[in-house]
Amino acid sequence: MLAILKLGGSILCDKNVPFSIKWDNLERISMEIRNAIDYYDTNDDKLNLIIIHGGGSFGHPVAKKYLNKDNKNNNKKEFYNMEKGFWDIQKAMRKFNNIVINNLHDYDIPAVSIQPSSFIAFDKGEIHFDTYAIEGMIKRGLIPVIHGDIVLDGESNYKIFSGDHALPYLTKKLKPNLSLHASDVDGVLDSNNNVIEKINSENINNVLKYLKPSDKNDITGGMYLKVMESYNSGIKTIIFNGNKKGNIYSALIGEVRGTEIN
Ligand code: IP8
Repeated sequence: MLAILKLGGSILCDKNVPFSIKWDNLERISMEIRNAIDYYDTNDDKLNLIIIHGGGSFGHPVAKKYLNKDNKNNNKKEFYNMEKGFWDIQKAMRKFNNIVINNLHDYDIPAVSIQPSSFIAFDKGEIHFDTYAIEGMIKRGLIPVIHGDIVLDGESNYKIFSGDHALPYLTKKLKPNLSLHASDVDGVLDSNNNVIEKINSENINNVLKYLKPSDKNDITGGMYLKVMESYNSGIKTIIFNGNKKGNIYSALIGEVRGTEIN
């Protein structure tokens, strides 16, 4: 059984307070992951897992400092002062990733760090991401923990590699049994704040019309990017509320309620 679980930055951090951790959530999530691993073990199965986490209040505020504000002109680089910015963003994410991984270790979860800025790049809109080592780790019972990060783009640019790029990319490539998106809402909401249970070719265009591309503290795409990328992967992904007690566990055993995209 292979599951890929993305933990949105907003369930692990207070997005309004730079470098903040929601410790209660992090502890609970680690415990629920532990319980899910034990559930499969006692049912003579094995939970192979990849965890992805977003930038939260670590990556986003730091990346924002190096973002060109008047980025309307495509000839202009998206980021500036990146001799410093690259390591500064990488360092913020390393710090965050360390905290997440240390907490998983406290629950005896064999988490290992995967740092995208060291080996992933974009070129002409395409992601270059070799998963050979990650697949080998999974075979050995390790749990790779990948995160949003700054990466190289083309000849001389930079780009944010979001957890919302990582989840559909890995889902498409590794074809997990479960592709899970833990966010801070119950799913994708319609204009009356009701959860849309299914998004597919019949309603995708309608749904995208009223999704906002981003919120003010989030330099990547918010719910819009999540839905777009998951839909384009062509493989079923579930967006659910990771803030609710028990939901991470339920999601990992295939029983969570939320929005199903395929
Ligand atoms: O929160 C963003 O990752 P995301 C990563 O998954 C950085 O979009 C460095 C801002």
